[in-house]
Amino acid sequence: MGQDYKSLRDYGCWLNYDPLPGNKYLGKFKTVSVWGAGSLRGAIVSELTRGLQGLLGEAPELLVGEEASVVVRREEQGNLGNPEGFRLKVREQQGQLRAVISSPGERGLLYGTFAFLRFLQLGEIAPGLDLVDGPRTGLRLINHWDNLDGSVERGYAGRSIFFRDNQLVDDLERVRDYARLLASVGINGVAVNNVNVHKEETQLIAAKLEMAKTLSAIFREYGIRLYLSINFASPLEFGLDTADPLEPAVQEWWQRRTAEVYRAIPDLGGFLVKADSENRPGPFTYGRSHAEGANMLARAVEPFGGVVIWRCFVYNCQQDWRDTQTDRARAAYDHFKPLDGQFADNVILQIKNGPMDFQVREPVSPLFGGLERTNQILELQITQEYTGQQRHLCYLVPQWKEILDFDTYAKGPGATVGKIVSGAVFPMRFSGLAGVSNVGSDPNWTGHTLAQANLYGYGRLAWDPGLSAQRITEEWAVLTFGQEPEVVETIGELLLGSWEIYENYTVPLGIGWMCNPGHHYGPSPEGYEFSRWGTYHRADRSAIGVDRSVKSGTGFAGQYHPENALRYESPETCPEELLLFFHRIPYTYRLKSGKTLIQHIYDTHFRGVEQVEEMIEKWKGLEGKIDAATFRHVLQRLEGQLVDAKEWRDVINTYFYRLTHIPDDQGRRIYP
Ligand code: GCW
Repeated sequence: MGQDYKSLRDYGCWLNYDPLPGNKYLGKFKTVSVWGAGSLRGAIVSELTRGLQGLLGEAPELLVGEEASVVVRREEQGNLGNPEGFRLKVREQQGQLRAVISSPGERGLLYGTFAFLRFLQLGEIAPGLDLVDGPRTGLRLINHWDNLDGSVERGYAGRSIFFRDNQLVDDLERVRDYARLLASVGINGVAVNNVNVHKEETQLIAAKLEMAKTLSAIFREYGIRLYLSINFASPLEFGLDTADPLEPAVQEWWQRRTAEVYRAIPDLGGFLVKADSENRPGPFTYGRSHAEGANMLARAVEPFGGVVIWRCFVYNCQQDWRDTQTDRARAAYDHFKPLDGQFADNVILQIKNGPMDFQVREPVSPLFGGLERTNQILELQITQEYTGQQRHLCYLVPQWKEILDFDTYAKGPGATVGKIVSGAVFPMRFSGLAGVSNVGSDPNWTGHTLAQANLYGYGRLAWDPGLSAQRITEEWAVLTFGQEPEVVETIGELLLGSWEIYENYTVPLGIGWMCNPGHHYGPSPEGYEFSRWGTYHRADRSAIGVDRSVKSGTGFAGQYHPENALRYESPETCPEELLLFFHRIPYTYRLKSGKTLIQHIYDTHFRGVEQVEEMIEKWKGLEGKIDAATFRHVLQRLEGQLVDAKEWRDVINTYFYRLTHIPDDQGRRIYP
């Protein structure tokens, strides 16, 4: 593919900087000066130049003095302790607007610069503005599941933007464009290779270290640190006969290797590890605990200021479906809660939002609120593995908001997940979020152009989990499509409704997993019913769901603090959207709406498809009001979504009708 696609609008994402219409800022901000930005100076100057040129039609002049109309400067004092935070002050002076962006740190200056350009587009730059903002979280990470051959595990937007045929791609300029996109929303770390680390990828810390070094240098220009996923059993690939973390030869091996890596990349963030998870090796092989495994690596990176990010996605993936005692939902908590307090202070546990695996709806992992003495970050999946694979519109910010706003009651009311991962509930050296990337080599980065909003929204929430979904959505729509109120409103409605719509026509009430095994696209109600993955709904002709209560079920509900445990314990108090996650319920059970469970399933599935039809109508209303190529592309995706939504509706409804023989009370078409 040539590089012409770079001139496509969708390639620019939310950083297109289109001319501002009827512009109140016209003739303003014609000069800039940048002080003390160190290694980020290049990025800041080029962003201001691009941004102001695009928005106001004139490239600003770069001054050396303090007289400029946009001043970016390092400033130690003030109430800003955070070197990633910034202050943005706007004054009017002799009819001229003057903006000062200050921060005690270089990154803060870069983030302040992006914020200034964002506020210009939102029309919020005005005399008297005096804003102090900073990230609530320390680690704002993106995880790539990219393999060195260029494939992307669970990637729905083309190939890797980093790797091809076990080498780096030719077009490293694109990596720079990517770093810029990420920095614009405050991302400060990227793990570039898949957590499933195979033989070839292991070379990133050895023979192919140079590749990692090259990538790190590009990300560094935008204040982003590189992280590498490693294989816990790497020593075996380099001639040792064990990877036992307590074996001195293994410890020495890691120390030497790590020192080599840090010699090449002195500011490497650290290692990301998937151990004893889905057939990946780990400390269990040697009868060691995860604390012993993680701490061994932590000692190796410690002298260099690095961290070990250790994933909690540990469960038995060889379960027998006949075994009703084992409950996958319990696994992460059962494994890690007993280790709370045993991890080194540069180990960070990375916890998926739910106890299963990124389903359209799950309760929050009880490890949040459960772990009190361990660094922890929340793992979200930006890539839409179970949520339509970027062929369906499914905007995940509302889901993430629910997760972040979930009250764990870990210290009485108010201990939300958002506060925990901001380090505001338990004292932690490291906290934050990690999001699994939805980006690939497609010209628009994310396959579905509207899926760019998920990347944007993830970054914004990682910066401040308290931001509202409404605000984030509006920002993204304005930055991407301009200020036209009708456009912004329509796109906002489409995005904000889409998760619930997707849920309506797919899997009801927290049941999860009714998708095709392997690739996870499209309906297959029993696709995961008799497999080894611990993913059962156990539907029969009279009831469906897994009893996870303490009283009569697997006891999973008891992993929460009492306020939540009690709520989940009984069907009457369990939030209905999670009813089938926690309980086994007869189809004739009456929901709060007065409908039976089976009628609810039929209704939501018919409704979901209608809602997709409504989305298409709404989208059609934007014709002529947005870029024509974008319009057509999204329309095509929505039309494909409609076809697939009907498939979901009919398969799911038919499945339940055949089991229950209970007809739809509206007499709509269900296939017998
Ligand atoms: O959701 C599952 C995916 C796997 C993935 C795994 C994980 C990287 O289906 O593809 O592997 O989770 O998170 O480790």
